[in-house]
Amino acid sequence: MKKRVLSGIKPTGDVHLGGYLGAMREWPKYQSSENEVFYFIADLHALNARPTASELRTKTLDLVAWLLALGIDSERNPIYLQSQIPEHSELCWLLNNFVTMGELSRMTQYKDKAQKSGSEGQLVALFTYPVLMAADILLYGADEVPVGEDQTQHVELTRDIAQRFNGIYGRELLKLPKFTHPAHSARVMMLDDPARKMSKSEGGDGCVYLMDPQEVIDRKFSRAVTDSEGVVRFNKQDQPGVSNLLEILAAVTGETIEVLEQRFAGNGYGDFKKAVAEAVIEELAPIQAEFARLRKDEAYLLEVLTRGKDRVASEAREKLAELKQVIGLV
Ligand code: AQP
Repeated sequence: MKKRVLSGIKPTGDVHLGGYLGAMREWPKYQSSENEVFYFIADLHALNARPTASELRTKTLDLVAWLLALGIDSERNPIYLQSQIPEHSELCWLLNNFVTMGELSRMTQYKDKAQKSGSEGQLVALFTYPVLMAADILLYGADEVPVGEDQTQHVELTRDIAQRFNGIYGRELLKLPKFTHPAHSARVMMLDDPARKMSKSEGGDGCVYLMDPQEVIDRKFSRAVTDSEGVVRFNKQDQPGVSNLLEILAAVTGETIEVLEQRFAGNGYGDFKKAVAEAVIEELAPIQAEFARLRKDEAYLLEVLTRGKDRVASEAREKLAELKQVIGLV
């Protein structure tokens, strides 16, 4: 039996190096005859950032183009929109009955975002985001969910919800997914503040966007915060900035941290930062060119989404119907 792999991304802001190295870069690697891979754009999740209608549309189509530019074969592996499959929202409502306020209050991403946004920004949708995410995953019986480290807690909650549901109804109706992270770069930090996760909502010079021109990438890395030790060494506690750069370089080149430490031993941080910038520029150049080519053809991007929707819709419908029947909804 094929393994079902599923992952999604929110169309808020522009795609950055953190989301790329922590998750998206891994996604095309799952495409094989042994796997069935589902990629979705979490446009309903994006609503809690209150985008304008034109922003949301633009960022959604941008993401379709990025996913294709990364090498996802949409003929074989569906790319679809969360909002076009109403069963995501309906299952979310059902699952709301299997999760407590206490559990959702403990989600660190909610706590961080709620703290930053003040009472006006503490939307119910932000609070229940992990339940919709659980629905996104459980609806399709995903075996594996490749995500960045920040999403681990949400996948763990998904497992708890599924386990509770299965326990109540006495059989394995919902599959417990496992999460996977890349070896390096599961949590890429801001270049200007290595204590904070690189995020679209943080933005600024500490965030490297996939569409940044080469000179901008070069400048952002040249200004990356390091320390006064003057040694290229992996030590997250004492040298978080240098360690973040080492992880980025290791992820991009595929070399080990030890090899990189040796290579830059005795060099100043200037050469090291330059090398990281060059590696990132080289990695992104072909993807940027492919993105620019694909993004011009909106009709094609919409066609990809329709194909994705057609591929997954009946499965979602059948799964939800099964669950509703088990629950006793007539
Ligand atoms: N800094 C990061 N390091 C490693 N992985 C990351 N991911 C995001 N940031 C990093 C992973 O990228 C995937 C898609 O994330 P998302 O855009 O759907 O949501 P997010 O995690 O909330 O990303 P942001 O940039 O922090 O968005 P905002 O600021 O809008 O909330 C996920 O697998 C995520 O783990």
